[in-house]
Amino acid sequence: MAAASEGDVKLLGMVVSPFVVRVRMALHLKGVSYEYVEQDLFTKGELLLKHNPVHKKVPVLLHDGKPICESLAIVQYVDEVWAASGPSLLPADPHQRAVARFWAAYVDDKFFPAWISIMRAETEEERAKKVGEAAEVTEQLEAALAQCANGKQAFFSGDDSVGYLDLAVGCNLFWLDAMRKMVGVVVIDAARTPGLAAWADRFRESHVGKEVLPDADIAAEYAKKIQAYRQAAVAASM
Ligand SMILES: N[C@@H](CCC(=O)N[C@@H](CS)C(=O)NCC(=O)O)C(=O)O
Repeated sequence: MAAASEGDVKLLGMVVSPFVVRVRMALHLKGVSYEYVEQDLFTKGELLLKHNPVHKKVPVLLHDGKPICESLAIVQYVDEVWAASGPSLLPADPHQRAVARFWAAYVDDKFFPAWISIMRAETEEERAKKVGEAAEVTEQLEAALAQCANGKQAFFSGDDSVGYLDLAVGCNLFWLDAMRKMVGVVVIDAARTPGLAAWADRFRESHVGKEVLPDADIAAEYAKKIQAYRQAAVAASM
């Protein structure tokens, strides 16, 4: 794909942030080349604090020096600014677009916290409870897929190309794979949510799935680093 005419594009990110991965996938799909600037979230730098003073989080997209924060807003911005390059990410139909935004918000408000709380569980009992809660949240996503894909073996976009909601859900997959390896929990279970499990396989095999989704081992390494950091903080406070 020819590179889109992009101006100066920088992305402040962190390699295992699903929110950053979502934006990287959008830029990749649109063929936008950009400078990636990794941020240390343990010691936040001037650039991040200056450009996202409200939340102090990644991702931040800098387009000709102008910051755009919040991953879903960034994906939408990328879709609009580079409308002529690559596939459209949001549906053209206003109702379908609203539905995609509704479910993307659900992913961030319910699905992301559900799987992260499994990772953070401190006892087996707590973990089992969180797995049960995550299963209910995931079943809703199975229903969302059926609604968006209209019963077809398709992506959330409704056809055979990855769109906005696919990126919103799909950026979490490498962490789910890491979690399966680390604690043996399967969040998208083929027996319970067969449509979503088949979608996840399709997403991993898609162009962005292969080219942009990080390896699960990188997430697992990062999870160990976080755990060590937390333990050191607890030890220091005693
Ligand atoms: N709602 C935000 C979430 C971004 C987010 O939580 N980023 C994390 C990395 S995964 C972060 O920067 N955390 C730093 C912190 O919480 O201080 C988005 O969609 O961009």
